[in-house]
Amino acid sequence: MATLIGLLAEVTDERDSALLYPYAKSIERAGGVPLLLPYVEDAEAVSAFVRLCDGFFFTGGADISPSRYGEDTKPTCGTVQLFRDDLEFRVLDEVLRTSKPILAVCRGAQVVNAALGGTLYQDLPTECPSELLHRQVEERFTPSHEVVIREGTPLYDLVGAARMQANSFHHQAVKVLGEGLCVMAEADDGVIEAFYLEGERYLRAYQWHPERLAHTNGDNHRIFEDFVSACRADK
Ligand SMILES: [Mn+2]
Repeated sequence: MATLIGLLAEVTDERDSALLYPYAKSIERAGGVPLLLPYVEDAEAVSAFVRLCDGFFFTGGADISPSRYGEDTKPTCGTVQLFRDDLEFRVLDEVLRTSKPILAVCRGAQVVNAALGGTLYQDLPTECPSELLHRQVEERFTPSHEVVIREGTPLYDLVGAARMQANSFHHQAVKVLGEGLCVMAEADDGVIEAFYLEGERYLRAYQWHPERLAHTNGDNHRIFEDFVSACRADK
């Protein structure tokens, strides 16, 4: 039986849905079948999608509205898409009522953190100045900074080392972690780059884009193998 991985589409301001190839390919390469949820408004469509899929992958995109974590919007916050926020918080809320695994990257990690009561830096360069460039100038399939992995975390068990390569395409990051979430990795400047939910349910979130490194970097590929096998085991 195929292991069906539901991906949340990237959505334009015109509400057109799309998915960058590396998201689907990273799941495919790990043995899962990627299925896309386009932008929809019908609650029954969301419920049907959550029932159908074995795991869920929250993708990158625009900043989420700071109202989701109880802050006013600063001028440095990027453009937000309230309609995409509405859909993804609804999907996440439904998935969290099941035991189905969750993988989240970049914006997805921020959605998960805010949904569990955490907060975000609206703009790292102004709120958290650092030598390290979190908006890399290197092209998108090139790693740009390493992350330091905490011992005793699922990521440490997976990688078996204290450091791994990451890329970086974000100007926001976790400020305070949500309920039950624990740090798995940080950048050398202390920015939280990966976290997980304590306990039985599988929830892993990465601030970088492992799907853009999985074809050349074994540690990043293992993130997807681990996720897909958790989805298969949960069926
Ligand atoms: Mn980074």
